Amino acid sequence: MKQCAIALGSNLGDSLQTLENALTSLHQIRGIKVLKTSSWYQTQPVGPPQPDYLNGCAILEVQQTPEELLSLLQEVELQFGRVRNEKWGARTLDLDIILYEDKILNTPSLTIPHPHFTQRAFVLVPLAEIAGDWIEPHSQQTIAHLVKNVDCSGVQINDKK
Ligand code: A4P
Ligand code: MG
Repeated sequence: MKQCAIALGSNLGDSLQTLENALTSLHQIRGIKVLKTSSWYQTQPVGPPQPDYLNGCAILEVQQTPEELLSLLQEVELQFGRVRNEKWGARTLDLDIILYEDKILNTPSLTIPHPHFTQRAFVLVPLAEIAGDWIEPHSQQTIAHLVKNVDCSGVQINDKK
């Protein structure tokens, strides 16, 4: 079994329900165990103007290779209605592989660690909550250390139920 960290995001539809249901769906897949989940955070959009996101992270234990995991995550995205590419990139569900063990991978379909995540508070804040000791393989820094270097002012713990 391998450990990996995924990021979940949504800024279209009932985001909280979508994210919770996506975790349940992942847990039901053979070979995937959801070990830890972060809180959900309301986050200001990075990039072009679009609605605020709800973001979070989870630690999974998986039997799948990174490529197999990516295609399963894409199936779950589709299951939750990620059918249209809305203007400005708003999406019902985005599932990204952030870390997979201490692997570095660069193929046309898959970059691990996920590009730019070390500059993104909307990933680092939830990830630090559940995996502060995980070492990012390029920088050899822990997530707890990396989160201190980014502006976290646009990332607020979600108070909606
Ligand atoms: N891909 C390559 N590496 C990976 C990986 N590690 N995990 C490829 C997942 N996918 C990976 O993804 C496009 C392609 O990336 C996939 O086909 C896969 O082969 P996508 O999900 O279809 O498109 P995307 O998510 O729009 O692209 P991308 O580049 O992942 O977008 P970003 O850069 O992640 O930005 N602001 C806030 N506050 N919160 C957010 O969650 N998200 C984005 C999306 C922008 N701003 C945001 C947020
Ligand atoms: Mg994505």
